[in-house]
Amino acid sequence: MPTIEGEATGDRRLALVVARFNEFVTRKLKAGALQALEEKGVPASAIDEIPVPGAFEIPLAARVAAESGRYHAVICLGAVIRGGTPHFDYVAGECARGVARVALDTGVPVIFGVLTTNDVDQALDRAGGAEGNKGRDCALAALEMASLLEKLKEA
Ligand code: INI
Repeated sequence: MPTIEGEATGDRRLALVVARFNEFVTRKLKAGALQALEEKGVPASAIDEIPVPGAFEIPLAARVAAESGRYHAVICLGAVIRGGTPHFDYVAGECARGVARVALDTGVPVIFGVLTTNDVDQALDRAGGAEGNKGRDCALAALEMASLLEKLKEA
């Protein structure tokens, strides 16, 4: 049975949409993503950073980036940390739904690197702590998906 599988190779142009809200977490996600991309040979000149105020704003910026045709993939990084209000559910839910929709509507891989956690410790654990770095995972996912889509279109 033929297998069509993407490879995380470095010859790509990428957009990195990064929320400023909870910047003490998102800066670590960004560092993890950039380190993984450097390891895979993506030059810094091939990465555009696109800061946005918060996770709620990520889908719109990701859509415009994806529609520009300039990027093989868009990586979305944010941190939504549960507080005492229902705001968490609105922000996290709309962000996740929006990111998924942008990917499906545009056909460009849009990678969901938005932590949704109950507290700050859980977020830090996933931003370079005990549970790894979600930014790194997302950078590798972006490269793999860019390659996979290329192969699927060629096949
Ligand atoms: N934005 C986040 O990225 N993370 C959060 O935890 C968060 N909380 O908890 O409120 C958050 N809110 C801001 C939101 O993303 C928008 O920037 C704001 O509502 C303006 O549209």
